[in-house]
Amino acid sequence: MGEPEGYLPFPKGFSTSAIHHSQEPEQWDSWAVVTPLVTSTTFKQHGPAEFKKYEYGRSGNPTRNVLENVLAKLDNGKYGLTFASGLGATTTLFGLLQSGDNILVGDDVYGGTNRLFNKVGARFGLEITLIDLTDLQNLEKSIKPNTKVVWLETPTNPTLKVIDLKAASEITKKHNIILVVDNTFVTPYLQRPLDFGADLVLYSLTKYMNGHSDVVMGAIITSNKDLYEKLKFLQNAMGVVPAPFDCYQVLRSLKTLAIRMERHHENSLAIAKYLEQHPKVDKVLHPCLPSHPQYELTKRQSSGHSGVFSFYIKGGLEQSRTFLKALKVFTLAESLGGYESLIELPCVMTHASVPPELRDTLGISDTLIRLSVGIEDAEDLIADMEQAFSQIN
Ligand code: P1T
Repeated sequence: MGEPEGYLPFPKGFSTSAIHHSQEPEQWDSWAVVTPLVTSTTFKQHGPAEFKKYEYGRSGNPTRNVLENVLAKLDNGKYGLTFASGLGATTTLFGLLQSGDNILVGDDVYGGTNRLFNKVGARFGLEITLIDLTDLQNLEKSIKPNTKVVWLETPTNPTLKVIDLKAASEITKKHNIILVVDNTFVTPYLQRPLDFGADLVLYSLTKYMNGHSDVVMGAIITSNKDLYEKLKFLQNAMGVVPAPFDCYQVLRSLKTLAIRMERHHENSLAIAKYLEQHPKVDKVLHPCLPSHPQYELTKRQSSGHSGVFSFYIKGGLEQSRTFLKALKVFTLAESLGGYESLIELPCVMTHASVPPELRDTLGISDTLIRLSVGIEDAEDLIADMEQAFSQIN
């Protein structure tokens, strides 16, 4: 394993921070080396409304607090907040806005995020506009006096479009708009949006950050004190907090994030290259392939890519189904970012809730297959694909 050439270097001290930051044993009476899992929902007060640090489990918890500090540090941010899920983090952002406010959202986002904006946010009077942000003239043109937030994923789910973070943040700053970047696909090990001027970085921790497919959780990181205080208030007021045990699990997982991401990068690139030359494949969408339209941009703003990418299989729905059902090492399932390889058909699975016309525009067709390449041995994954391709006529 090594640093991919031509990309941003891996962040210095990342694993040391993941393992030690905010985790000094001396802070606990027991001098425990591993951050204790505190499950108590309430904390003793020495006088009415007089307490040491914690009061009630929704407003604060020691295990969660350590995790939030580590998350902030890993993203070069000052403040971290965790939520019951990735979508819970975005839902909390609604609390920053008022009915009639406009949010510009990247057109290619996780299907559940699209549904949240259009079926829930819109019902609360938020005006949602979806735009293709690969051309930032679209952003300039779409900004209106009531635009308060730009919300984007990069790379996007599931077509892996890459958005220029520095250029986007220059525009949002000029117009005093909050820029939110969902960094779920790559994690702070490979991309740090705050460094490019984003105001809030958002995660589904359910994916790579936890990495073991056994926790659902979300996070927001920022260096903006005002936004942090508002979101901290909303985290408690809206009640969208994670369980202490889940915080304990994510804290544990972060310790191996760097080595996992290096392996995800290597494995996914090996498989992308294999697929790109395969006669039964039409096209591969992977940001680290020179054929990707934003390959140069990817190298400028990231240190590589994770295990998630997509490709178009030749044929139609029948070929997609045959291929997906024939795989034995890849598991047919939604989600991504775990140590195990997953594969899925976005048009009927993760992006089924995206309106059909938008799916057509974005290219989320019957033949678009999304993979989450795990950290198994690449040759076994390739052999699995080869036998599955051989089942297609
Ligand atoms: O599932 P949850 O923790 O609520 O996170 C939602 C979410 C947010 N952002 C991105 C980029 C995501 O991919 C997701 C969830 N995505 C899947 C479940 C999926 O299979 O794409």
